[in-house]
Amino acid sequence: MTETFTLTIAALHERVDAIFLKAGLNALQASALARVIVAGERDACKSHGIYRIEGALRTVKAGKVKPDAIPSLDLNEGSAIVKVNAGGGFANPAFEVGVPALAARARQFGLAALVINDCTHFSALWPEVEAVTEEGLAALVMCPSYATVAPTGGTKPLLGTNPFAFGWPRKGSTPYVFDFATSVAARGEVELHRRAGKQLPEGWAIDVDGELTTDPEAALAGAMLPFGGHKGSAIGTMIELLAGIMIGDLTSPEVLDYLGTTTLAPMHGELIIALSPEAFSAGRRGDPFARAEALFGSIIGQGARLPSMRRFLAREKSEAQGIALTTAEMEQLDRLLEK
Ligand code: NDP
Ligand code: PYC
Repeated sequence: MTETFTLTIAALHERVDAIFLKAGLNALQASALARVIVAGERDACKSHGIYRIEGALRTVKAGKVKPDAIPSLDLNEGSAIVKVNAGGGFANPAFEVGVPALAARARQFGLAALVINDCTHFSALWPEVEAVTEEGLAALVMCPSYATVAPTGGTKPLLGTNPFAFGWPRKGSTPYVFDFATSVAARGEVELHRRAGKQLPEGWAIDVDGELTTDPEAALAGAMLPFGGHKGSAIGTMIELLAGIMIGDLTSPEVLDYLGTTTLAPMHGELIIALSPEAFSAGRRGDPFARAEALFGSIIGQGARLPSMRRFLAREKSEAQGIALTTAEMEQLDRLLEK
C-alpha cells in the first residue's frame, strides 16, 4: 500500500507559496498560484494540483512567463467589457484583480465580460467560475491552450484542449458547476497515465500516423481527440475564436509556434462572462433560482449526480481531515523547496 501523509490545507498552501517565492515569483503571483494549485489537491483534481508546480517553474526558468508581473486593470468606464493585462505573468492573479469590476458591471448591465490578455495559464477553470457564482452571478469561462487536439476528421494537432466551464449560483448550496477540457480528457490526465505507466482508455488519442492509440507516449507525440466527435471539435473551435481571435490574443497553434513545446505552460488570453439571472429573467415565470432548483431536483431525482458534486465532497473531506499526499509527492515538494 502507498504510504500517505496528511497536511492541512493551510500547511500545503504555505509550502506551495514558499516554493514559488523561492523561485523568484512576487507575492501576488506566488499566492494566487498556490491558491489554485492547493484548491486542485483539496478537491481531488490531481491533473491540476501540485503536479503543475514543476511545469510552472520550468516556464519561469525558460523566461516564458514574468515572475514579477503586476497585472494592470483597464476599467473601460461605461463598458460591459473589463480588461486585465496580465503583463506576461500568470492568469490567476490577473483574474483576482479583475473579478470585482466584472461582478459590478454584470450587476449594472445584466452581463459583463472580463478579458485577460498576455497571461500564462495552466490551471483548472472552476476556481474562477466559483468566484463569479459567489457574487450571485452565472459564469461562462473559456481559454485556448496549445495545439494538441486534432479536429474531427483530421489527424494532426491543431486545437487546444480548450477548457470550457459554466457556473450557476445556488442559494444556501454549492453552485452548479461544470468544467471540462473539450478534448476527451485533459492533457494532464494523459501525462499522469504516462507517469503511472498506465494505458489510456480507448478513444482518447491517435498516434503520429493518425491511428487510435492507448499508449500515453504515442498519444503525447500524436494528437488527442475532441470529446463528442464533431460537437467537441466545434466547441473547441468556438473557444479559439472567442477567447483567442476575438480578444486579440493567441490561438492554440500560435501558442505552440511561440513556445515550440508543450512542456511549458501556455501563454494566451482568457474570456470570462458573467450574467445576472435576475436581469435576464426580469420576473418572467417567477424566481429563476427557484426554477433552477426544481430542474436540479429532477436531475438528481433520476439518480444522476450534478457535475462538481464529486469535487465538493472531496473538498468537505479535505477540510475535515486534511489533504493526503503520497511519499513521492511529499518528497517532490521538499525537493522543490530546497532548489
Ligand atoms: P472531467 O472529465 O474529469 O470532468 C468534467 C466535468 O464533468 C466536471 O465538472 C465533473 O465534475 C463532471 N462530471 C464527471 N463525471 C460526471 C458524472 N458522472 N455526472 C455528472 N457530472 C460529471 O474533466 P476534464 O478531464 O475534461 O478536465 C479536468 C480539468 O482540466 C478541468 O478543471 C479543466 O479546467 C482543466 N483544463 C485546463 C486547461 C487549461 O488550458 N488551463 C486545459 C484543459 C483542461 P466532478 O469534478 O465533480 O467529477
Ligand atoms: O490539462 O490539457 C490540460 C492543460 C493544458 C494546459 C493546462 N492544462
